[in-house]
Amino acid sequence: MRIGITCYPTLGGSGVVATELGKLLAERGHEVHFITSSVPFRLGRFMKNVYVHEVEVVQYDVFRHPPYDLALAARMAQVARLVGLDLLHVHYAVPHAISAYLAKQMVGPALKVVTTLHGTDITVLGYDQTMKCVIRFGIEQSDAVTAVSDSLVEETRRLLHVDKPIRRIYNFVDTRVYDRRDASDLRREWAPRGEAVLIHISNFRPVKRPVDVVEVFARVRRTLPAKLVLIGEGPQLPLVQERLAAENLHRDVLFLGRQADVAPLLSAADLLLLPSEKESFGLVALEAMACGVPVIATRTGGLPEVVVDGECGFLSPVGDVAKMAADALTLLADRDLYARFSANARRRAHERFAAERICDEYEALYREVVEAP
Ligand code: GMT
Repeated sequence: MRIGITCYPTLGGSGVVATELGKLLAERGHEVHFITSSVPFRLGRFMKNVYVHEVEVVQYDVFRHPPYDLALAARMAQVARLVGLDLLHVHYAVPHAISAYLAKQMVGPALKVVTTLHGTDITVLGYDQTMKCVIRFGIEQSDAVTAVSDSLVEETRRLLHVDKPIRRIYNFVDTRVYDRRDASDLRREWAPRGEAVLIHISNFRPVKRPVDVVEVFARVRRTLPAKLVLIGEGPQLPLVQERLAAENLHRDVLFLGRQADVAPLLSAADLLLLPSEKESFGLVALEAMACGVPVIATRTGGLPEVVVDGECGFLSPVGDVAKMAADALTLLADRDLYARFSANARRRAHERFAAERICDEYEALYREVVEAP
C-alpha cells in the first residue's frame, strides 16, 4: 500500500508511535509518506520506502495566524495525487483529521482516512465546547478511527457522543530496541555508591504532575540512598527544580534534558515514576517495562491496561504520593519481589505490546478500509 502519515513530529508519544509505525510498515514493503511540519525526530537514518514531505505554510501580511491546517490539507492532496496514496493515517484529531477530510474532498473518495486518537486531543480538547464539534466532525468523517486504549475509547464516547465505531489498537514497543541491556557503566556514573535509581521521563506539563515525582523521591530518600534521573523539559521543570532545592535534594538529581534515545538510559534505572493526572496510554511506562523496569504510577486513563497493578509495578490514586513512595520502597527493599516484577514487566511488554503484533492490527485495518466500497 501507499500510506501517508501525519503526526506532530516533535517530542511526544503520538509522534513516536506514528513514526515507529511508519518505519515498520516500510520494513514490510509498504511505501510510507510522512506529511509533516518537519522531519519526525525518531525517523533517524535513511530508510528504503520512507519519504518525507514537509508542509510549508505561506506567510502573508493579512494572516494573523499562518493557516497551517490548510497548508497541510493542500500538501496531503498534492502528495496523494502525485504518488497515488491509498490512505492517510493521521495521528491526533485536531487539526490532522480535519486537514485529511479536506484533502479527501479535493482528491476524491478513493483516498481513505484513518484517524488515531492519542489522548490529549480528547481528554483535554474534548472538554472545550468550541473544539468539541470540530473533533466530532473529524472523527465522524474518517473512514476508520482508532484509539490507543479502551479507556480512551470510552472517554471519547462519553465526551463526544459519537456513534462511529472506534477500534482500540494499543501502542507498541520495538523490542529489538527496548530490552534490558548491560548498563553497569552508566549505573556506576549515576549511582557510584550503589544508590537506588528512580527515573522520570515526560514533557513536564501539569498533567504529568512532576512535583509529585519530587514528593515521592523525597520520601524514598528518607529511608534509603537514592538518585533521581529526570529526562525531558517543559513548563513545570523550574517548579520541580525549586522544590528539589527546597528539600535539599538537588545534588541527588540528574537533569538530562531532552533525549532522543531513552532505551539505553532506562536499563540503568530501578523504577520509573509516572504520577500523571491523565494518561491515555503511557508509552513511557511501556518502554520502561520492556527494559525490565517496574513502574510506580497512577490508576488513571489507560495506565491500568498497560501496567498490571501488583505484577509489573504498583498503581495509586492520583496525588497519593505516600502510597507511591511506600510501593517504591517495597520493591527496592525486596530483591526477589523486584526480580519477579522486573521479569513480569518485560514479559508483558514483549508479548502483549510487541511492535510486530500491533503493526499486524494496523495493517489489517488498512486493508479493510482500502477494500471497502
Ligand atoms: O503525554 C503527553 O503529553 C503527550 C501526548 C502526545 O500527544 O504525544 O501523549 C499522549 O499520547 C501518547 C501516545 O499515544 C500516550 O502514551 C499518552 O498517554 C498520551 N498523553 C496523555 O493522555 C496525557
